[in-house]
Amino acid sequence: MLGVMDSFQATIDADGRIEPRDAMPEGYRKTLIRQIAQHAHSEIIGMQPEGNWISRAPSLRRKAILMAKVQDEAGHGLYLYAAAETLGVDRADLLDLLHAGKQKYSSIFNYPTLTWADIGAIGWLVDGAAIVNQVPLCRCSYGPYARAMVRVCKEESFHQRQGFEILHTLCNGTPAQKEMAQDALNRWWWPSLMMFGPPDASSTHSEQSMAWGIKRHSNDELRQRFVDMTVPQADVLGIRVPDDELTYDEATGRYSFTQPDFAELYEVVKGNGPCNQERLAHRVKAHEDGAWVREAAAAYAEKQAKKMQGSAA
Ligand code: BYC
Repeated sequence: MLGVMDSFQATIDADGRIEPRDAMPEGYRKTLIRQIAQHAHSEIIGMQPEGNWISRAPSLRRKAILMAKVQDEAGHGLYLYAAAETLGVDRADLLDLLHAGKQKYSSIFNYPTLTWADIGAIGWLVDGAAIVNQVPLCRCSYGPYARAMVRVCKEESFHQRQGFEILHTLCNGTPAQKEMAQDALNRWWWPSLMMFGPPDASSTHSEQSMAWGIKRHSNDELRQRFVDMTVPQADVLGIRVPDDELTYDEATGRYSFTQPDFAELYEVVKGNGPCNQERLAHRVKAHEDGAWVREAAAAYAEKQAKKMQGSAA
């Protein structure tokens, strides 16, 4: 007779989906909670660098688009916290862990948005990197995470296009505007490459996560895919990727490129990036300021539940 864990392994081997009520090894559940929580936290912390420009967007159209994008990121956070909760955790506890610095969020959001071109660069590069990372997650072995990713990826594609369009406008504007776009690319290129995580040889979780069908590709494979996709787009914009070693290999159809400074990634992940303290302090304040909303929602839910009980009796 098959044991419960045999049925888990059989589903993984057949490339099937694990659903919340299925038996799963504790390590699988923990890995998913870690990754999904980190992903959810990244979405809501990621609202801050862009939110910084809502009041200064250069036109009503740009402002409306940026507000919609920042709201989308909040929505992504909600889908992801809901996916994490299917694994038996509570989002309130996950937020407490984030606020206590015990769970991570993506390194990329610890860099400042200094100019309007940075909003273009985030859409083009950061959302572009997110798409490369997240499209394979639509085939993740855990059903609720995979399904959340399908919707997130559709929205990210739109975000990436809007970022590219901001930079396209700047690159076809005055020389000073084009210079601003180049400066944004110079500053966001290396942190974008770091988003994919440490090199494969130093990645602690990749091997097991790939065996479980959580990750479908290694960090280095996705980083390479991102470079191959993005360099021709920089050519269209007429700006230069800040890498003197960048070369195209006709035989493989791939670029060879300089790796980012992973010592910087580790420092940022440890909390020593340019904006870590500011981002976390802002998040904690937003959480505290929102306490009355959570209390009101809980009181309303309780009232509704009592009403339902009353009508059922
Ligand atoms: N930043 O063994 P590894 C967005 C950590 S939101 C921080 O390779 P794994 C957007 C890693 O957690 C985009 N930490 O790990 C939102 C691990 O530490 P722990 C967010 C990082 O999990 C708003 C250690 O380093 N996307 O797009 O196999 C506006 C060793 O790494 C980072 C996701 O979260 C990093 N960059 O692979 C605009 C995608 N890299 O936990 C845009 C889902 C690594 O052992 N996540 N670490 O203490 C993933 O795909 C994977 O978790 C990663 C890392 C590829 C990021």
